[in-house]
Amino acid sequence: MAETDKETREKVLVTSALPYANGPIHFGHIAGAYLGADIYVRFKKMCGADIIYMCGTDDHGVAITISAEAAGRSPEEHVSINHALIKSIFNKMNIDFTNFSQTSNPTNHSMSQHFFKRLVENGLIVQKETEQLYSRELDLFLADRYVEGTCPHCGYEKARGDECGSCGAWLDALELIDPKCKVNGEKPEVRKTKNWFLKLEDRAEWLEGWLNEMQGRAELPWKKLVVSEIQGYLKRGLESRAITRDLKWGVKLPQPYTEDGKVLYVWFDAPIGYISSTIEYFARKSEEDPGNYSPDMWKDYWQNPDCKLVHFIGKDNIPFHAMIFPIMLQGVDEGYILPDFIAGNAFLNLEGRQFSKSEGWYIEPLEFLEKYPTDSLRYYLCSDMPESTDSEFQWDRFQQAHNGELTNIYANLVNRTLKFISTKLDGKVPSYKRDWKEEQWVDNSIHNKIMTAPGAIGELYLNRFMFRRGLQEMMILAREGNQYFDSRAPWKALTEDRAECEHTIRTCLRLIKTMAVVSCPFIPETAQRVWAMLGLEGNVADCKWCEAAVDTFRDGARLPEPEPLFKKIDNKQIAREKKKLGGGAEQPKKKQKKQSSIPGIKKFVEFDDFAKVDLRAGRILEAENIEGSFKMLKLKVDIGLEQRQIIAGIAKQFKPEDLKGRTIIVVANLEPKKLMGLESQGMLLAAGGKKDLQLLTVTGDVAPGTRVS
Ligand code: B3M
Ligand code: ZN
Repeated sequence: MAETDKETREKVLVTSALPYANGPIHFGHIAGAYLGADIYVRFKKMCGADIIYMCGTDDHGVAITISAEAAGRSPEEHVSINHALIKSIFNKMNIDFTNFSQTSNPTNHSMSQHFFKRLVENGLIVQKETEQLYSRELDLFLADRYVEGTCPHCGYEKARGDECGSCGAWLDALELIDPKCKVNGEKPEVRKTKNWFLKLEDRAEWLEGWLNEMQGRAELPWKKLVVSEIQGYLKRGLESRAITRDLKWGVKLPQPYTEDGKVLYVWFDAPIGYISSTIEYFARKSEEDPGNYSPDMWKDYWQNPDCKLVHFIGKDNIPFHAMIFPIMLQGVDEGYILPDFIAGNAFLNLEGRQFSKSEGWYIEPLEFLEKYPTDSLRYYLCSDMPESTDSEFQWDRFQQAHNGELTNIYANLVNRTLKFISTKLDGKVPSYKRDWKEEQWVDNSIHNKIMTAPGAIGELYLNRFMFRRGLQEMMILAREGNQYFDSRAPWKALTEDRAECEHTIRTCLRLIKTMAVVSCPFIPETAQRVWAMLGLEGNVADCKWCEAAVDTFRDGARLPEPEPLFKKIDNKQIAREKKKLGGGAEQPKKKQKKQSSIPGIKKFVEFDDFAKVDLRAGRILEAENIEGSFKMLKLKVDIGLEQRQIIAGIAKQFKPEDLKGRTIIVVANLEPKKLMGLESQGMLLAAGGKKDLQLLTVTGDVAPGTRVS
């Protein structure tokens, strides 16, 4: 791209909320904060914008240290495992970040420390002594949400330290009657501690003015969901917020503020992660390609008043993006731009309830994407995106979107047109009627629709963050195409009026090409497959949006053999999926009858206790009989990190030679025990009795040492 060109291109900086690195993300996150952003970025690129899309994992905070401990890992190890897991889900979803970083990276530590220092210098951060609940056992000042007790207003016994779940009162953990630590049930004590506070109240007036301006502007007023929440805060009056915590894991305070060993509150360094991710990206690019990049280029976005910053977030993150982070950006006074738009979304639930992994009310994204096309999920989630109110994932709706819309309408038009060409028109691009001129398109209803669709979808909807409407318009074009095909009956015209027949099919080709281009941001893989089946070269994503409707076919060019785009999903499959929710996996009929012989459920254990058990996939390297024992076998098992000797009571059910090479599940942190005079360094998991004992194993290829959770 020539330099001059670059200067006139619209500059846009897009971010999506940084997911916490303490577990996988689910469809709710994807529909809330990532899919819309990805669609937007793909669309803007096709319009020629100079746009970058920054994200990464949010690695700090108490919640992460607690879940790391429960998983028996250090926080570093925990976040790096989850970072990789989350990244793999995004990859599979084709969510295409320019850079996906981590807030625990050194760049983010130093940037956050810099922000802290500047804000102290500018009088926006001050130190204060306060009282806080402290757990002796955990050696930790407890975050409000880790404390539970009786609400002083309504007497509800399980009120949380920050808010009462029964009467909704905003609480300070110190007000709770009989407070208990939620982690270990301990009664916390009140201790004095010094923390640093961000003085939001000092910027209240500025915030109000800025917000009014953004809400009132004609071209793109902010969403009500976003504005009304901040107006609520302003009405109640802004207060200073503590931005330091007594923790070991996090960004340490910079010199000369290090004496108390505090770290920054996770929400302080997390949004700075957007900036650090950008810095990191340009640092890397300038090493790879110094001719075209320099390390300072991040400033062309973050500190360039002509660049537009857009945040995609879920509604629970609104105060941080529309109030706290802007106050920080403005407060450091280094020329940072403020968000031009905040695409705050409501929540996506699952079949009427919130996603909950622990209750099994959950769909594992990677497992889902093994079975169903990524684009079907993208299509469906976009069609039900919670743009202004909560929406939900429903299996039936997913099936309908895939079968009834993508397959029956979109793919059908592609298929019937290309099949017709292949079987009836010698596989060659047909011609328009000789007397037909493209300039006459205004009089020509279907061509009129083709020409106006890209503008309507792009300008009216995608540029205004109305992704559902954009998708609907794209499908309207597909429907028009099918209706046109039906009404023109080219199969009849084939013998009666060949020129008419060819004209119809050529018009369909033009429509399909346009549809491929405008569907590309939503369903990029499918759009590319259609593009290739149309015999068009390169990537559909490289086609300029404004050229979407241009007919680039050559009369008589040979087209590739078409292939069906999708397979339908049958009802039985959907029924099975629904049954699985809530842990209700289908039971084989036989077993249901014998229910009385199934032993009763043992007493509940706390999740944290369960999580202490370290289960790993292991590969059996060797297996042999033990002299003098009919029951026991000696196994050598590779658990990734090391090899273990396991003595297992499975000799009656398994021959040693049948075991070699099998992947099993091993309890890896069981205290070693002597059995038959040999040390057993772990235990394998099996189900069943003497006759029908089966080893627990995993389907598919899992490397030894992989954690089972
Ligand atoms: N990790 C909260 C969340 O996932 C938080 C977002 C940070 S964005 C800077 O809901
Ligand atoms: Zn209450």
